[in-house]
Amino acid sequence: MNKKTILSGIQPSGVLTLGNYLGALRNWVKIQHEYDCKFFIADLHSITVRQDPNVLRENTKKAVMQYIACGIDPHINTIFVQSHVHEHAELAWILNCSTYMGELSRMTQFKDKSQKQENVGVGLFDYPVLMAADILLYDSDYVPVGEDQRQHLEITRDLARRFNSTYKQNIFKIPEPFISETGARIMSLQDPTKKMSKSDPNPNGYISLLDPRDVIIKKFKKAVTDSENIVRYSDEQPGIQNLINIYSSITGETIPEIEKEFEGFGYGKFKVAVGEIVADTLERIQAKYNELNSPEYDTFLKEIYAKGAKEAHEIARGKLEQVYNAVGFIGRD
Ligand code: AQP
Repeated sequence: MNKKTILSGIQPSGVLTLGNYLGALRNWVKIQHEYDCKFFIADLHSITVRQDPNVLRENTKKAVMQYIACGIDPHINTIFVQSHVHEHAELAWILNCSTYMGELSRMTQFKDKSQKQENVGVGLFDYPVLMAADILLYDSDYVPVGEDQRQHLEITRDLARRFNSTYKQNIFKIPEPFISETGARIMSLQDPTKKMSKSDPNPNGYISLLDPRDVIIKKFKKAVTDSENIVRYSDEQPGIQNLINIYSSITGETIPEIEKEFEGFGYGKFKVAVGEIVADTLERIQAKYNELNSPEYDTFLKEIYAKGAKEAHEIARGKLEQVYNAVGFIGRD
């Protein structure tokens, strides 16, 4: 039986975070046997915000190792680096030509991220079109999306329909959102009204997957909370709410169970308990990561992403040929 295709990626704009793990990677691990999964490192996307080239190189390699360390099996999934498959950029160009300025101007991610920069690059504005190209190249059936990416999937669907209708051919499959049962949105430890982000200039705001235990505990101890000192899940206490979400997401315990367990404990003890459970989880990932992060695995890792690029390229090339043909480009031979 043909498996449905799922495509997803993470930008190497920093070392991956607890947010990336609980919101994406952990769910990918759960679905990897059931679907034909393509997991990529979104390096083209990451340069929509300025990156130091050496750091980007390092973070891209680290991301491959982190995918595997988190449990993504490179033998059953396609793992590749986005820039290794040039069709992503090429299809983005074609789609650009039928995307309206108005629809991109409405994207909330663009509005948020552009506010943080002095000079806003066209790439940041165009981010959703590149994302549409990523998805449409592989006839993806499903795309795991958090709330923040919903708008981008919607525009992908619009662009696919528009292209199919303009050229009167069913070239692109219309992708659906993939809703996972556990899609926790992890918030910054320093500002619980904002998403935990790896590019946060304040490292206390995020837990990196590679943070050592003592750093993790310290960051949780410093987590911004209110002065209620009662472990209770309420919208008025976003800091504690975030910590409860993290604890629940890892242990599988329900919110009432957690509230009961930590009744009378106060925030200090609860913060350490969350830190410990996170450190325990990341310890296993870090052990695997450290094993991979040694010269003897160098060739193995290169083979993984070379194989991934080859597999992805085979599919992407076929789709781009159909697109070029539809728009009226002539072939070289
Ligand atoms: N805080 C989070 N909580 C839950 N899920 C998260 N994801 C990211 N942060 C959280 C999920 O990870 C996948 C890819 O993320 P990404 O790194 O490519 O882009 P992003 O969402 O913009 O993440 P960052 O860390 O905030 O990146 P920067 O700092 O570069 O902007 C997605 O599935 C996302 O939902």
